[in-house]
Amino acid sequence: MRRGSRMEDKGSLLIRGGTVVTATGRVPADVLVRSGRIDAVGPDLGVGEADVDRVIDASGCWVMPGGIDTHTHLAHPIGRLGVTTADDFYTGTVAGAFGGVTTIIDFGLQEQGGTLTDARDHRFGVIDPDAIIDFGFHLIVTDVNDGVLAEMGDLIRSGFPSFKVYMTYGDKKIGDDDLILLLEVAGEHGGLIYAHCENDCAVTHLIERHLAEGKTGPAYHATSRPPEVEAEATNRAIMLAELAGAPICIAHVTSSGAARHVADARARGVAVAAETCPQYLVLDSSVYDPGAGCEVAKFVCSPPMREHSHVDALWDALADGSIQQVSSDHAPFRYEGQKTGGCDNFTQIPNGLPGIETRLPIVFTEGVASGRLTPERFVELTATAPARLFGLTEKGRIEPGADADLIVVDPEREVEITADVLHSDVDYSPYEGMRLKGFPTWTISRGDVIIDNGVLTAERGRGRQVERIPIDPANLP
Ligand code: DUC
Ligand code: ZN
Ligand code: ZN
Repeated sequence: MRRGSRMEDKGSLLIRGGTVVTATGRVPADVLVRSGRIDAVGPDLGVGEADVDRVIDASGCWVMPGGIDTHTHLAHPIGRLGVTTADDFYTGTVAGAFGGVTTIIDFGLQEQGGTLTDARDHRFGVIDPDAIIDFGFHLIVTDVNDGVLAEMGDLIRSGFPSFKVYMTYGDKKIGDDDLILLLEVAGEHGGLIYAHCENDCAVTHLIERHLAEGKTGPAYHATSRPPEVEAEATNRAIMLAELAGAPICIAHVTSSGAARHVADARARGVAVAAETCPQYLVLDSSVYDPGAGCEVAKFVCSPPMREHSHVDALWDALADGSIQQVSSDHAPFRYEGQKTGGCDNFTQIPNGLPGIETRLPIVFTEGVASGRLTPERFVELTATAPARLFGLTEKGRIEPGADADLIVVDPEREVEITADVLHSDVDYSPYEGMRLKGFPTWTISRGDVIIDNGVLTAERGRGRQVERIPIDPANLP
């Protein structure tokens, strides 16, 4: 397997005249890139145009670490229905690059009866030929047995330290008995369990009750998965992690109850981290209007969007540090032909929203431009913390020696969102009509300018698997 970023002669690049924004501060400075890595950062590097292969004039712009999206589902059969998402690793990573993402961590799914090592090898073969940005993947454990527990240590030490588990979703679900075992083994070897938390018994019961009462339209998806279902499972996962003495990351927190469980656990010293996603920060349960008919299917994801008080609670949790990262949970399905399969029965709607390209702009616009977050916190939430949480040593910072994964953003440039201006292989955007700032003018991956003033210049398959190290629970963001 090709892996990591190696020193190679890729020329030099000077990004001149911008404001460098990192998780710890912002300063007017130039950035010199050589051989794919950051060589120097400072106000006067003494480097002229003749000394480098290319100069980018970043006047008036912010130069920030490329976004790291640790939760994408590309070319992936999702959930109980097993419908495959609409983006492959080419269209999905192109969309990411246009949205300022330079690294993704996607998923490799263990088949029932199969090994995690097979899942890893198979998935690498799918991603590597297509990805235009760097990638890793979490292994999704669906079938816990002695063989799986025995292979985890080697996987963790060889660059696969994180394991996704679903506490619901048909045959992909694992029970508490298996979750405890996974936590214990992960904790022993430097692994991290990344958990989708919803109470499966309650979800199953509520779905059955809705269907029996004739409540079958797309809008009932939301009431079949209320916030209590998420808060209960979140608390249970955290308590089991505490019991096992292992770190845990809670995927896509959507509700004030779940966020409170995370904050309380962190306050008592549990090694728990959490993410939320843009859809939960700018959309609320008003998208599930029964009067909107099948259009509601465009917003069906799990967990669903919540009442507005939860949206405010999530912004507070991002600002006060009790949620540490924002990822997209990019799970794109076309409306026509995929989402519309469930117009008359919400259980037949594939769950998920497109979002890899709009993640940074949404957090930038609604977070930074609206004054809820500092620019430094934006960088922390979208790049630096994800790198630290998932063991990416070369990414997420602007320092000599780090991979030159950078975005150059004009903070005033605004784009009106339609499906047509975005690059995912889907026929709608949940954010149609929103005006968003924060799209990069230039996206740079290991020193290669891959979005050049709005034009895609990357070759299919140039992305590489990232180096990842075991997780130190004491070092969670
Ligand atoms: N939830 C979704 O809505 N889609 C992807 C997987 C998930 O957990
Ligand atoms: Zn999930
Ligand atoms: Zn997901």
